[in-house]
Amino acid sequence: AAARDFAAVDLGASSGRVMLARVGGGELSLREAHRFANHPVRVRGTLHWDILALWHGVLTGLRAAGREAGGPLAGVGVDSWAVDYGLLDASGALLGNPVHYRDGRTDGVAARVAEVLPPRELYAATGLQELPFNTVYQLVAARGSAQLAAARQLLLIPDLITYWLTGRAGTELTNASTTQLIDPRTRAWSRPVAEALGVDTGLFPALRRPGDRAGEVIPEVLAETGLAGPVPVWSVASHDTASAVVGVPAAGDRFAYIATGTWSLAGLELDAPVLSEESRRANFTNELGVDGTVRYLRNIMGLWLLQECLREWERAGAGYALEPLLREAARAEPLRSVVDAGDPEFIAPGDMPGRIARACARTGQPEPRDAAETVRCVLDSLALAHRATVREAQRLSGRSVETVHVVGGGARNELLCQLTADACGLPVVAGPAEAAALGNVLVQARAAGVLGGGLAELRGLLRATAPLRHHEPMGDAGAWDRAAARIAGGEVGR
Ligand code: LFR
Repeated sequence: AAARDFAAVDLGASSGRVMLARVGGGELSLREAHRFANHPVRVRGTLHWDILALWHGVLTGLRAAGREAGGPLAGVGVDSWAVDYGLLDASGALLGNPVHYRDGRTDGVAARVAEVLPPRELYAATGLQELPFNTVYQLVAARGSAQLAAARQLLLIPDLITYWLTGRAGTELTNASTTQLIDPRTRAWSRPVAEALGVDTGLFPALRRPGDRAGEVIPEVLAETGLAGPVPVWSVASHDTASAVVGVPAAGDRFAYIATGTWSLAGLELDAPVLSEESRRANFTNELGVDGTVRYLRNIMGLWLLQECLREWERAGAGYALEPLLREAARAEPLRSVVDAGDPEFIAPGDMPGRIARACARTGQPEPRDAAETVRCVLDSLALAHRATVREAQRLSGRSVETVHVVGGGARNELLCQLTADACGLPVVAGPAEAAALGNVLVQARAAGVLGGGLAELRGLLRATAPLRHHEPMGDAGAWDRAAARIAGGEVGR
C-alpha cells in the first residue's frame, strides 16, 4: 500500500518522545518530532510522575509531527513504561498524580502478600516475576486510601494518555500483563488472584488488543495540536518493552533480545508461558506480547545504574560528559569488580556510586577508584547479567539461540554491546535504538491496512530498512565465568 504517516508516542522513564514515521510501499523511516525530559517529582514524601508535563510534551510533539508530515496522520499510538497507573473519579477526572514505581510505598508489600497468597501460587497463576512495584503490590499498598476509595476507574499510563487523546477508556493487554493480575494462559484477568488479594478488577476498563482501534483524536486535542481530523488512535503494544520486541529485527526464532534503556529486559519470545517452579525461582517473567506471543524475560537494572551515577556526580559538582567517560571506561581494567545487576537493592534512586562500591566491598572485590572504573564496573556487570539471563532463559524454556539482538537506547553504547557479545559468547546485532517507537508504528501500520502479515513480515521490513551494527564475541570466555563466581547469585539473578 502507498506510504502513510504515523505518530508514535513513546514515554520512557528519563524522556518522552513523539516520533513521526513514514510506512508503506517498502518504506519505513522514522524521525524525532519532539523529545522532552521526564522529571519525576517528590512531594510530601511520595515520588510522582509529572503527568501533565508529559501530556504537554505529547501535545507539543503531535503538533510538530502534524506539521512535518506530508499529509494527514493515518494514526497515533501510545506506549510507555509499565505497571503504573492513574485513578479517575466518577466524572473521569484524574485523582492525583500517578505514583512512580520507584517510590518506597511498596517496600515490604510483596512479603505481606506472600502470607496471603504463596509466591508459588501467584506465579503459577500469573507467570510474573516478583518485582516490588508490580501493579498488584501498588494496589495493596494503596488499599484503604481516600484516593482509591474515590476511584471509579484505573488507567495504566499509556491508557491514560490514550483516554485524554480519544475520550475512550480501555486497558491494553500487553501492559495489563505487567499488573500481575492477568493469567498468561487465558490472556484474561485472573479472578482467583484478584479475589485473594482484594483487588477490584472492575476498576480496569475492558481489555483491548494491539491493533484494535482505540478511538479518534477528539476535537479539543485537534484544536490544541493543529492536526487535521479525523486522526485514528490505535491500540499498540502499549508496554514499551512489548513494542521494543516487535521492533527486534530478527529472522527466525533462534534469537534472544535485550531491550536496553533505563532497564535491560533480556529474554526470549515464546509461544506459551513457562510457569515452572524453577522458572519462578530464577525470577523470569511471562509478559504478553503481540500476536499471541509471550515475552519470557528478566528485568536487569540496565542503564539506570549509569544514569544514577551521572546524576550523583553532577549533584556533587563533578559532572562528567558521557562520551569521554565511556572511552576511558573502555580502557579500564576489565572485570576488576562486578555487582549483581539484577539486585533489587539498586531500584531506588540516590547515591549509586556509593551503593556500587559497597556491593563490591561486600563481595570481597576492590572498590572502583574513580568514575571511569565505576562505569566499567556497571557495564561489565550488565554484560554479565545479560549473559546469565540469556543462558538461563534458554535452559528454562528449551529454546536455543544463535544471535542476541540489542535494541533500545543501549544499542548506541558500543562498549556495552561488545561486552555483551563477549560475555554471552554469541554474535550481537545492535539496533535499532528506537525499537519501541518502530514496534509502535509497525502495529499501527498493520492495523491501518498499510502493512500485512505477521511478526516475521514486520521484522523483515525492519531488517531491510534499519541500520544495524554487528559485534562478534572476543576475548577470554573463562574470565566471565570467574567474574560470575565472585557475586553470590550472579548466575541466576534474583
Ligand atoms: C521498561 C519497563 C519495563 C518495566 C519497567 C517498569 O521501560 O517498561 O519493562 O518492568 O519499565 O515499568
